[in-house]
Amino acid sequence: MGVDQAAAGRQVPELNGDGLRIGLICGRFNDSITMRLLDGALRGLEACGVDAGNVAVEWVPGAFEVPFAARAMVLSDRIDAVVGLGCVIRGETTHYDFVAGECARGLLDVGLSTGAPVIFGVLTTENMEQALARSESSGGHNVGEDGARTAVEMVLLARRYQPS
Ligand code: INI
Repeated sequence: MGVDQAAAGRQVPELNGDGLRIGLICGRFNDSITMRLLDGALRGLEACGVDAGNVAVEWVPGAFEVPFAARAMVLSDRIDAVVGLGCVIRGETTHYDFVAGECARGLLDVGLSTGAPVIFGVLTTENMEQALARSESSGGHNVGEDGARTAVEMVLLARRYQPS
């Protein structure tokens, strides 16, 4: 295989999410931002052709609880992938590191231990300005929208490698 052929997949693929069941988990903490991430995620799923009836949304207190909800949704066997949506803004204390770090670790653990795509759509920023810039409305940068597309892409990838 030549490098051009091997590199073809680096282009963001056309994503067909028809029939996929996606869970969105939103943290209530900083909900002025997580609402914007949710809006972006719904837009992203719609753009991939995911049926609105196949999208489940759950709210949890904060980013720390997102991995627990992700595990519950994935283990239900009624969801193909989940996107965790949260916003952790660095403050004066070390709480930020615990919440952001454990959320990331927890989501990775759930994905690797269950085999279902679990996507990190959690903003970890220095300040509110950065959070706003990463949760823009249609046409702008929105990490929720990125997360939705990533969820669809990873489910399709996983299906290509399902043992026969
Ligand atoms: N949760 C967040 O989602 N973002 C934050 O910035 C945050 N801070 O800063 O504390 C936060 N804390 C709450 C945490 O996620 C849990 O809900 C809480 O600790 C209960 O387990």
